[in-house]
Order: sequence, then structure tokens, then C-alpha cells
Amino acid sequence: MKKDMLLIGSATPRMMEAFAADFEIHELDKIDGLVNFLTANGSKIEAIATNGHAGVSKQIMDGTPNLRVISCYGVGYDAIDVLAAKAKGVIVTHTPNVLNNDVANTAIMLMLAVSRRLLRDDQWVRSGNWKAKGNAPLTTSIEGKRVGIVGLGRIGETIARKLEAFSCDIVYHTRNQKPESPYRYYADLVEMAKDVDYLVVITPGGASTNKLVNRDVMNALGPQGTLINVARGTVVDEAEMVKALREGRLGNAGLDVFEAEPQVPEALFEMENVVLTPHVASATVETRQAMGDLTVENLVRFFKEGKVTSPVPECADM
Ligand code: A2R
Repeated sequence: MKKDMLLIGSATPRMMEAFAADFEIHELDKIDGLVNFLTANGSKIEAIATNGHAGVSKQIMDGTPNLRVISCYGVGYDAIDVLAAKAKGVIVTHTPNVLNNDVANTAIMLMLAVSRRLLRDDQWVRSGNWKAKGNAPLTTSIEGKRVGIVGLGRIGETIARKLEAFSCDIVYHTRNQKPESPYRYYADLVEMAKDVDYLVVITPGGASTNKLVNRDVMNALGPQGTLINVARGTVVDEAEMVKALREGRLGNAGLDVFEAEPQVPEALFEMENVVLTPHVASATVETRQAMGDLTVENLVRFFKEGKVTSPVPECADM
């Protein structure tokens, strides 16, 4: 018999087809009146599929007493209260590794786009400036520069490895030093920010990293420094970042994530030294397919084999 599954957020046609083979799907977006739905059906729901942005609200967690598994589409799961889920015996899964390359590529794309003023130069051609004014002003190279990676996990390591092709000098900051890492470790983030040209942020979101990149860190990075954020908007103090950019205390920024997406501070729209993308680091056809397949696999395996492929670390012992 098919299990009842609540789908929070959207899923691709390929995921829907795969889910439909094993589950009775209830789509939150199509439900008229969540309270009534949970009263009538909450106790039937054994599985939830969601994403890192939508997560699972307390109302849904409390209204699904027989929930057994939550499968998150995305590596970041800060929108899910994992400890509350675990306390209920609910295992939470996510989709690590399959997105390492595209997120790393996005970080490097932002470094290049900011430093080489890609958008300005594209506009230089389209606007006729090239014919009217001649060559575009010179830009800055990323070649051989020092890059500080904040969060040297699966994605941070991938960024570091790829930046070796640009002869970058890689250093990193995490809470725990990685003895096997070839890169120089900084226990103090401000000290690292003082020493680097680029600060690339790729930690998880959540309470432990909230506003980790604060005014002091941005002042240390300085007027020639570039901040790249492909982690979560919450990891950077956004209001302080806007001020620092406006006052020239921080040189440049390449941002894929924001504190209150899809709201983006409009002050950033005017800045030529900033490149903005709408949280698309993993958003390629190839990577999103792999993430979707893993999201489905975790749920299907749980009910067929009693185990999952990629639990979040907190649930690895369940
Ligand atoms: O601190 P450690 O030793 O646990 O190292 C982790 C680091 N990290 C932090 N670094 C500094 N301060 C913190 N409060 C802090 N919390 C965690 O971030 C580790 O080196 C890294 C996370 O690596 P992974 O767990 O392998 O995550 P992955 O797959 O690289 O993805 C990172 C994030 C996702 O959570 C999404 O928010 C985003 O990338 O797409």
C-alpha cells in the first residue's frame, strides 16, 4: 500500500513521477486550509519531502504524529528543526556531494565576474561605449591571489581544489582545524580576513553561523577585499555589508544568497562592484536532477530497506 507523503514546495516532473510510484502525494501548495488538512489527514502522513528554503514548520511537525522521515532537497537544512524531528524519532535526510561542483563553480564564477567586471564590460559592448569611448577600464585578476575559505567542508574543499588551477594561495577558517588539510588554518576569522584578497563563505546556515561575517570581519577584509557568499544570507550581517560597501570599507561582493530571499537590499542594485545572483549556485539541470534523484531515493529506501542514503549528520546514528 502506498504511504502518504506531504510535499512542501515544488518538485520536478521527474521527481513527481518517481514519488507517485510509492507514495500518495499531498501537495502543500494545493491544500486549501492547512489546519483542516492536518486534522483530517495529519496522522496518515509518514513522509515529508521539502527543500532547504521551505523546511518544515512547527505546525506541520506537530500536526503529523506518525511522521517517520523528512527528505530535504538541498544540502542545507537550517529551515528544519532537526533536533525536534529526532526527538520524535523522525530521521532527516539531505542531498550532499552531488552539488559540490556546481556550487564551487558558482563561487569562482562570482569571483571572476566581480573582479573582471563582467557585467560592466558586457554593458560596455551593448551600450555602444566601446565604439564611443574606446577600451573599457582595466580590471583585477584573481590569478595568484590569496583566498580565505570560511567553511572547508565538502563544497569548501571543492572550491579550494578548483582555485589551485588559478594559482591561488588558499587559507581557511572552520571551528575545528583539519590536520590533513594542506591549507593554512586560521582559528580567528578576523585575522584571516586581514590577510586575504577574497573571503569565500560556504558554511551551513543556522544559529552557529548567524552574522559570523560581521562588521569587524568586513573591515578586516578592507577596501581592496572581495566578499563572496554562496552559503546562506544569514551568515553575513547584510545591513553592515551594505554600509561597508557604500562607505568603501569593503571593496566588492559577489552574492548568491540573502537574508530574506527573495528580498534583496535595493542599495546593492546601484553598485558596479557587486554581482548578484538569485540563489542559483546548484541550479543547473544536471545537478538539480541528481539532487531530485537523491531526495526520492532517501524516501523510497527508508520504506523499502529501513535505511537512507544520506542522513543529516545529527541523524546518522538513527
Ligand atoms: O566548523 P567545522 O569544523 O564543523 O567545519 C565546518 C564549517 N562550519 C563552520 N565554520 C566556522 N564557524 C562555524 N560556526 C561553522 N559551522 C560549520 O563549515 C565545515 O568545514 C563546513 C561545512 O561543511 P559540510 O558540512 O561538508 O557542508 P557542505 O556540503 O560543504 O555545505 C555547506 C553549506 C550548506 O550547509 C548550505 O548552506 C550551503 O553550503 O549550500
